[in-house]
Amino acid sequence: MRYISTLLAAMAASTALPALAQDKLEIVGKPTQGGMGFQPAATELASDLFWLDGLVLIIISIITIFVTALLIYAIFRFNRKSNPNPAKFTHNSPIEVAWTIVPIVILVFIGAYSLPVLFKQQEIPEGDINIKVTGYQWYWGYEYTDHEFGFESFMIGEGKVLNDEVIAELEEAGYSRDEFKLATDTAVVVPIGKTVVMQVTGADVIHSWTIPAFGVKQDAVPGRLAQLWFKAEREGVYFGQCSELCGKDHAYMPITVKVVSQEAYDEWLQGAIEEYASLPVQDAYKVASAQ
Ligand SMILES: [Cu+2]
Repeated sequence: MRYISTLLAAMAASTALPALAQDKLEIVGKPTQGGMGFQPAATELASDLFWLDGLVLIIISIITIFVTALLIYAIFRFNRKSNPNPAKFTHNSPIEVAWTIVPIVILVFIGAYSLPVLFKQQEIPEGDINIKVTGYQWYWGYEYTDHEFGFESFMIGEGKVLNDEVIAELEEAGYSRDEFKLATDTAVVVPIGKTVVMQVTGADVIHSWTIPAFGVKQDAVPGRLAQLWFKAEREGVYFGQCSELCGKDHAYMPITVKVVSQEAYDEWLQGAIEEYASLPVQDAYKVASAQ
């Protein structure tokens, strides 16, 4: 049995996964040098979140301008020179009622818009595709639980230095040197327009799985199984990075998700099942990481 699994592993290692699903995909979800805004929203969740961020930004800007203006007015109008005889009263009920009620109204208003977004994120729908993701020091492991196969995902460029060898590896995988520290050897592949539910956990310490363009982020806590979901609306390559400080190589465990057409996904899935499903999960992991 051991011989067979070794043989299978060797066979699987000798043939790369079909690259078809991954070719010619536009890189969409990626940080930009000097960028100030969000990455383009690729899910409804992300659009909602970015819209909410805009709304709250307007509200806090108005409040900040109002408070600053009030402060400046008070400094000039009520300093000792302009107002030598200050008023002696200590209470003003109408003003006290106003500064209690107005913040409540503002908070209720923000809550009315933010809670539905929060609920939408946290109410996990039935998934068309279920993937379990496990954070390790310092890489990610993925299991497609509907099809019982799994693989690991490592950053391209183990030595963490961008040299010619790493550039060649990146190019071979369809990336450029700009994607160094973002691109991984294997990627999560999902079809466009399908609900993907991810179970998130950690194997050693707390990690955090995120794809900013999807508007999802979930801590991967050892011993707990948390969930997140997304439905990607645009084909492309999306990057994320571990978002919970998890040790010395925390900065070197990026996340790559490829959103592809249903046909490309089916083709990839078929290849992945052939490559990985016949192997015990641990062997499958080794094969995936050896690519
Ligand atoms: Cu980390």
